[in-house]
Amino acid sequence: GGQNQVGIATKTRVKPKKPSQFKVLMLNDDYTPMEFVVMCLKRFFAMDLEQATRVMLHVHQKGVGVCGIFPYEIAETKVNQVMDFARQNQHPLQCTLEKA
Ligand code: TYC
Repeated sequence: GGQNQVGIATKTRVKPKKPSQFKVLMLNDDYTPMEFVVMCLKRFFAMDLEQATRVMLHVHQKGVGVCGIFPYEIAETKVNQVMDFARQNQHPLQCTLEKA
């Protein structure tokens, strides 16, 4: 705690909180082309072809996979970018957030 020059108590955080991190998850579906998922991973998550292919195949086989871990605002932006791009191309691809 603390007190300023006019005697008003002010709050000082003793144990600063780290900004919480969020996983961006890609979900499998039966219709989105594999190449489109790879394109999304390269475009929005800065993966090279090899990484993007590995993540896409993991999602295809397991049903869900992690694209990356980011602070909330960045994670939210990436989810929106993927969902907008999928919608524009009429693919049902789904992407979501989960607290890390
Ligand atoms: N299962 C899709 C297919 O067989 C490919 C796919 C992979 C779709 C990953 C979505 O997040 C996904 N065409």
